[in-house]
Amino acid sequence: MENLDIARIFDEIADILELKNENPFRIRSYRRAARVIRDLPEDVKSLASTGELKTVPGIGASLADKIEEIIATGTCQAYEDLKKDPVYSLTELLSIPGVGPKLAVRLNKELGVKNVDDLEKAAREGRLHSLEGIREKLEEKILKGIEQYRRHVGRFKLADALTYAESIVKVLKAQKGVTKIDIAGSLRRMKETIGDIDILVIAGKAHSSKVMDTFTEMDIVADIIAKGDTKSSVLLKSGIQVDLRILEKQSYGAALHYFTGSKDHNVAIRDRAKRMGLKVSEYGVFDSKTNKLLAGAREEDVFRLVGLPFIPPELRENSGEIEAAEQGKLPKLIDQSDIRGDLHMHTKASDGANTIEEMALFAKKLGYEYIAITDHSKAVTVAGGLDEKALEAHIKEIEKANKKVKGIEILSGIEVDILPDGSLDLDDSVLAKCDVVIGAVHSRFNMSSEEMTKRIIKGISNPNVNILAHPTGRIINERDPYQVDLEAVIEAAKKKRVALELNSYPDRLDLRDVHCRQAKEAGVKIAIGTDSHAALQLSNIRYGIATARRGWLEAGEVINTFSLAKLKRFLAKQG
Ligand code: DGT
Ligand code: CA
Ligand code: CA
Repeated sequence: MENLDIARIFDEIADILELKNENPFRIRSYRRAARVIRDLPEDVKSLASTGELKTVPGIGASLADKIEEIIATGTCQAYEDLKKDPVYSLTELLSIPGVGPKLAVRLNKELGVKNVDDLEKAAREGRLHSLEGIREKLEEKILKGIEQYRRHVGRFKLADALTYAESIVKVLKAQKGVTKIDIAGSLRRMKETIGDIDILVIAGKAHSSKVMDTFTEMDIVADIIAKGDTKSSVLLKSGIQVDLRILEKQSYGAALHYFTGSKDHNVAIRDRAKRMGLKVSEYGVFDSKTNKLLAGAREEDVFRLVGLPFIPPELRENSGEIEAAEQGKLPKLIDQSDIRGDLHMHTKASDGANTIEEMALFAKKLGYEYIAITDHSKAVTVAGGLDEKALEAHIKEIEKANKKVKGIEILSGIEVDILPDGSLDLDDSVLAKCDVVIGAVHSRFNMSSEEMTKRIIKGISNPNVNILAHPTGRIINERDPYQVDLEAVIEAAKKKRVALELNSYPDRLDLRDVHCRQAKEAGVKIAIGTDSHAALQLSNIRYGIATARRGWLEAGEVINTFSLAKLKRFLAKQG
């Protein structure tokens, strides 16, 4: 069982309890536990085995027992009992924005709506707003929500897919006969969402059937879709499909290239090969005339034979990477070792789970030279945002912690709201005392593009602002970006010496890859921040780095690769 499987069960329990209109306190505790577990970079299984489960904030004794039951049996009795309740079938409806548990139950009672299809039909026929208290506007919102839901269904977030893939790789790697294993497909390219997971292995003939058995018998598997000697597919309990291919050593590199994709990149490489008198397939590179196999064991060989240097998987989208490779102009992509600090994180002062010191100590473990503490400002009341007075006190606390914790610089900062009129939520005199000011939009997402663009540009034009947080506001698979003229924002950021954030929170990845590249081309700097709300989440930086690589970014274009001195110059708008 993976953390995500346990989190999903708790979320479903909360959904059913909500539909049953049960005690809100109980519902919240399941929700909270689900979120905590989902965000935990550590394996819940190992925490359970050392008895540490109960020490995780948000997990009490009773939930810890349930987690242990799920680890042991794959489910828990409480969940199985709840699933028998007739409202269980309505949980799908809760995925539609605008449909809460009360409405779902009403729609079911009064209109006989049982699933998303029924809901769509009822909304299209205008039957929803015939109900008392339901306006036409909500009906429209629900229809839009259904469209969004259909678009996302079947695609999984990068972080979730990667978690499963890495744990499968670990299992298979330990199998006898497995000498090589790689993740391929969109996951190797680190796309923000993943359709299915592709894994390739070399395993001696004598071992292949045992490897397939192990793969199909993993406890995270719900269904076996296909099982053969060289290819098997399974459906995980979480709904993700995984394809496993066993390959021969002599064609492994060609297959790795083929199954990494993207399809468009492959087509372009194949066309190029054709022009050179070659044939590229998943089995190798061949001479088109003689059909002689020229190479196939290593992926590098495929590129070499078509006259190109190795192209990193994240660039393989046929969006100029082949031309750049040909001209020796591939970017030297940023990687983890370039990162010197993290400039976006929350503490107990607002809605974070850890103290300033705890954040700093974890960052030190990651090898960072500096961090910035950036709690919310007062407009975000649900997060306990700070007002001027509280921020002044917080800055003092940060300075104290900075003296106490050696070996890392703790910069003082704030994630200040850009209010609907474009003014900032806190007084300039206090903002001026912060080392790092992040401007952010957290309200009124539904403005027109014109209004939103004006709002953001006014916000980042305040000379105290250094970084624009999650510039488009999208939540992957949940909330579309708000309407904004990003090009105009990029231009303003350039003029005002403001960096755009690449928020690494797995649900955000905002700026997304193509927008990072757009910013890069305009000469605007990027800040890769984790927006951590707990120390362990600082590790989420990997998703930001992956997205940055997809956006062609080099270390020099990302401000948190700078030395502290250079960063300070940038923050002072001298860099
Ligand atoms: P996904 O799973 O939808 O997130 O995207 P991918 O890229 O992982 O696609 P998938 O799993 O269907 O196939 C894996 C790779 O196999 C894909 O990136 C390229 C290669 N591939 C699959 N089908 C074709 C095809 O019809 N033509 C070519 N040239 N390559 C293909
Ligand atoms: Ca795939
Ligand atoms: Ca696939």
